[in-house]
Amino acid sequence: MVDIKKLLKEEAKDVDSLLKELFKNEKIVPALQESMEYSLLSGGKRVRPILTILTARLLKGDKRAARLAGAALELIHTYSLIHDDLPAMDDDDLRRGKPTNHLVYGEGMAILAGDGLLTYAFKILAELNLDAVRRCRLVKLMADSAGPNGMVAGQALDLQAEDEAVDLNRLKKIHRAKTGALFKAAVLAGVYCSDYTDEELSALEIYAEQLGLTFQITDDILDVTGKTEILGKEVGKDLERGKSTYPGLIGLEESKKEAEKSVNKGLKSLEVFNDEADILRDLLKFILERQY
Ligand code: GRG
Repeated sequence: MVDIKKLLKEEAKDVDSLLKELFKNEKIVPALQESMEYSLLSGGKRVRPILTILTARLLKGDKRAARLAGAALELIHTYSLIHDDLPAMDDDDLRRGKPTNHLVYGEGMAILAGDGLLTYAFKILAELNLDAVRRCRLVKLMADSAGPNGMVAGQALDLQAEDEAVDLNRLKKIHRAKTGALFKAAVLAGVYCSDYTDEELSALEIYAEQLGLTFQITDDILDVTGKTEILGKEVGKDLERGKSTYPGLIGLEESKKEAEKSVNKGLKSLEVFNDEADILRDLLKFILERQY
């Protein structure tokens, strides 16, 4: 039985060391680099890159490519957090336990830091030591998942839904795009750094969808029950902003049951794998039980 918390800590440390090296040989305007690294290196669970690495490990794929593709995803994720915290979006003061990027560097530089991280992610993917077809597949995957067919669409739907009555189906659609798309990309990036069968691909797609859903439901729950000092961001913001959430729509108990249902569906999808997939199983259970 793996100690999933210990494993996540070790893997996160490895991701951090890669992220610290990324811009070493670049000549980025110092103030811009400082702003980019302020958010990128300020902690974070690194769940998305870890998912890419663990998926590639399961399929015995290219480890170095998976580490770098995971890093690219973390850059995209960090950009989304910086922009999401801006006054024009959620207007948040605290992220990863520190003042948000725009409070430290100003709105203009925070927007540019996000832009810089997003575009640099695609450079990393273009330079991967994989054949051209795999690299293009990864670039398209990230563009689809992060852009107007994925995360940005989710954010747009979320903006439109503010202060509107939203039913569970509409909420699921928002979550699938806003949060789920990047989780799916994390798993698929690991698949694309490996050789795989159609059966493995479909199983991992379902796993990733259920993991994304579990993650977002627990995120909604933690906004009600979590602690700011553990989460590193303010709690109670969803309610304050009139955002639709799982607990808001179906209550805390039902939300927990929905999250458990997703975990069970995700675990079922992994039945095509032997015990080598136990780490992915444990990760899904960890996400259900997480406090941060
Ligand atoms: C272009 C202005 C502009 C904004 C776009 C696309 C976007 C901003 C925001 C994406 C939406 C978003 C932030 C979704 C929330 C996803 C989520 C649950 C984030 C928290 O992820 P964790 O818990 O964070 O993995 P850490 O800090 O651990 O990495």
